[in-house]
Amino acid sequence: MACKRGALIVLEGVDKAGKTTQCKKLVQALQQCGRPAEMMRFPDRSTTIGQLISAYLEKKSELEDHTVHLLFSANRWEMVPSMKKKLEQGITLVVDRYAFSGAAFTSAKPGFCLDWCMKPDVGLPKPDLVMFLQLSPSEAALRGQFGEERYETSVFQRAVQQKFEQLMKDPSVNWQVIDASQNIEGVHNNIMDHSLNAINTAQNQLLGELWK
Ligand code: NYM
Repeated sequence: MACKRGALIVLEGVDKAGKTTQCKKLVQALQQCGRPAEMMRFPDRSTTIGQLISAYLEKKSELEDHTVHLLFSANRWEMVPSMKKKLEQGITLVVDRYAFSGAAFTSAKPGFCLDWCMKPDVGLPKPDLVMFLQLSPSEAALRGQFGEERYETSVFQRAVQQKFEQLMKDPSVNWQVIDASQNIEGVHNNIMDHSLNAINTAQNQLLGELWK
């Protein structure tokens, strides 16, 4: 490796937990302390596959459940070459949702098991750190109404939360649970501490393969 690699840092959590706000703040804070960092999000709605997913989420189109699951996974795989390139260049990637959302959301649908849902993402670049922004359904409800997109109901979100809890039992992934009920700065400080640790550790390690 010519230079020290960047870290792959993922934020996960149920809707309203503050993932997007925290990803932006983290990238800004890392850049301010001289650590190259960029934000990514999944689904990435800018690609051809991402547009199919976006139309489905906005309920403008219907897709068979297995099909859309595989499209979400394909949307991650299509970004892998550019992700690896950036990490090798020493850029830390801060990612808003990843394969864990993929497995948790589809397996919350009837007739899907977590194991099948994880399979298409086996071998993706393995995050050095996954922070789960924990917020109880009642606290999430206080943050306002859900939007109009598919999956944005409290019944479905509770099922998703249970699937995330199952995924978090996997010791092969560096999970950290963050209390998302604190104020924005408190959550940010917590996230920044974990991220700096992960960046320092990752620079001396090879990038791993997820769930392999
Ligand atoms: N989602 C996201 C999935 O169902 N599977 C996936 O693999 C990923 C990455 O899409 N409700 C769901 C979770 C969200 C929605 O919303 C994307 P947003 O607001 O763009 O994060």
